Amino acid sequence: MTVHATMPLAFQGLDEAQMRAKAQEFLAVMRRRRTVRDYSDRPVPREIIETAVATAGTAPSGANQQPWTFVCISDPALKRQIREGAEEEERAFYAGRAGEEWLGALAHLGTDEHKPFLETAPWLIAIFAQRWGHDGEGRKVKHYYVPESVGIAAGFLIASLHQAGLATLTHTPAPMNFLNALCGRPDNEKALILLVVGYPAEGCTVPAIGKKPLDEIASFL
Ligand code: IYR
Repeated sequence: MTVHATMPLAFQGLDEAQMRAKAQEFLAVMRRRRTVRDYSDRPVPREIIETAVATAGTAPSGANQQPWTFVCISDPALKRQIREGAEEEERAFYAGRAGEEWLGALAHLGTDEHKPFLETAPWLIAIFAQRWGHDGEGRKVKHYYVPESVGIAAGFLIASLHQAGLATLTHTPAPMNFLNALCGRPDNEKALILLVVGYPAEGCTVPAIGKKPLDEIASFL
């Protein structure tokens, strides 16, 4: 039998009134989050990014394998290369590779192949999924529920940055293989999201869209 060590749970219980208040407060905070595509070049301290990534690292993951790598980029030359790589893919995407149906679904967002924010924003966080890992002897180790795990961690990251007063964009140039070379990541890692982080530009606007109400996204049985 395998031995698994345990330790006491540090659980912070709340009474019902506190619970209700905390849940409502968090909802109000999260309702203010918007995806931002127009950034100021105002710098963001590295420490804030480190804290947010550490928060992402608290996410649950398949077999606790934590199959993620967060590459945090502030170097202007590298940001420029990433912009060039992304815009090359996006030109093909918007010129037809996406197909009419996909372009139709996106039309209300007003996006196109120009991605100046990849240079303007102070930080880019390339989120990589480790499709498999390696043991001490360099043998392949299977990873479980990788997209689910990395998706949850990305959600924690976005929530952390938002409540710290920063804006983000979950950018997904497709395909993203160009990021492996630029970020020096090995073949077992696949970029899932290029998260843009910073302050909104002065006078920034966002699409006039909203979120579905509770009764459209949930059922209670
Ligand atoms: N990756 C492209 C296209 C795009 C796709 C979806 I789905 C979006 O919600 C938004 C954009 C781009 O970033 O422009």
